[in-house]
Amino acid sequence: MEPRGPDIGVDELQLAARNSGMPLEALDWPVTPLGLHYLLIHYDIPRVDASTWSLEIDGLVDRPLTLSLDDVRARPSETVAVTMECAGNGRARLEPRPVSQPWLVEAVGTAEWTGTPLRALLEEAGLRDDAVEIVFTGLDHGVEGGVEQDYARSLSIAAASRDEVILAYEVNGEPLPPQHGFPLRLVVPGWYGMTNVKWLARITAAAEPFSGYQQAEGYRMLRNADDAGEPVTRMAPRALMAPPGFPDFMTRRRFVARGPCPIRGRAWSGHAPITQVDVSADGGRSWHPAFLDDDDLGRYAWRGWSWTWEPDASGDYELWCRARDAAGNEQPEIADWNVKGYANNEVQSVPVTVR
Ligand SMILES: Nc1nc2c(c(=O)[nH]1)N[C@H]1C(S)=C(S)[C@@H](COP(=O)(O)O)O[C@H]1N2
Ligand SMILES: [Mo]
Repeated sequence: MEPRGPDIGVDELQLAARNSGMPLEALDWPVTPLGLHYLLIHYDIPRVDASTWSLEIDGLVDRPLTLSLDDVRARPSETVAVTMECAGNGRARLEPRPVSQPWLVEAVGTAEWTGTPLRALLEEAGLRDDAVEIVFTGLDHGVEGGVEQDYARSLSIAAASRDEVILAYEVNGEPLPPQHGFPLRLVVPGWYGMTNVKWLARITAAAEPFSGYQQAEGYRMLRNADDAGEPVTRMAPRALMAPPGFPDFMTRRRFVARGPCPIRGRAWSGHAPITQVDVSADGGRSWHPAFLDDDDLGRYAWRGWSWTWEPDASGDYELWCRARDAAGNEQPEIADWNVKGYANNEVQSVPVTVR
């Protein structure tokens, strides 16, 4: 992909019009209402008939399985609140801009996914000792980077066997809607969005690391075109604020009245729990610790935070926020550039006028 300057091309606009972000005011809800959660769909949304759909579990297993949706739903179920973020979130803020879905900061949402633990299914199928990875294949089909493909991603046996990994058939208490992967999707809490394969049709135990496009070409952090790069895996820490006051239609600049101004937001990291959020009202010269809410949605969902801003005078400000996790990861003020524009978790900046 050729990086671009400031003008957005029709190719990017066409992606932006299909793949919706979460309006930032939806940060008010601990669990994002369905329809406000972001969406990213590489190809077309398949129309799936649940009565003829089945899940195949095959490859290096002793007992290959074919399961109907009723079979999957009859298995033990769990519900987990998961903050999911697209690995391309922040891409449009990199300069020059990698040409793909031009996200600013809104490619995120938190949902309660209900499904059956993957590990028990793999145990039932009997993973053979020579299996090194599990490949998850969706029903959607397209061309990307010149390669015709079914959307597919893999996980190591260890990553696929973690307790929190489920095959989900419900979101926020309802059957998955078409755009979120009906009838079944993989949910891997803590990892960037691309891991969570939608419209799941096949789970294959393989003897070799998967070399499909979305694993070997896409979703790698490349410093330049010759770099083999590192795979994109877990979400880097990020805090976002629900922009205070009210917006200007075109610029989205916010307007607030003088006096104490409550600021609320949410923060997450796929590596470790959030331990600190700081806010700045002077473009990063001084930082103030925010108050962290109880993390009652659990380990894999974002954590609410709040801070009261008391601007000294009318005028223009930039509000920034920054998260840190228990593993010591912290958001940069400016992220390193990479070829495909992944994992740009630089601090959010919200222009505000006090009047
Ligand atoms: N089969 C399939 N699964 C997919 C995708 C896709 O295009 N096809 N997009 C991935 C990407 S890049 C992201 S960010 C998440 C988005 O999930 P959502 O649309 O439910 O928010 O789904 C992932 N799973
Ligand atoms: Mo994504």
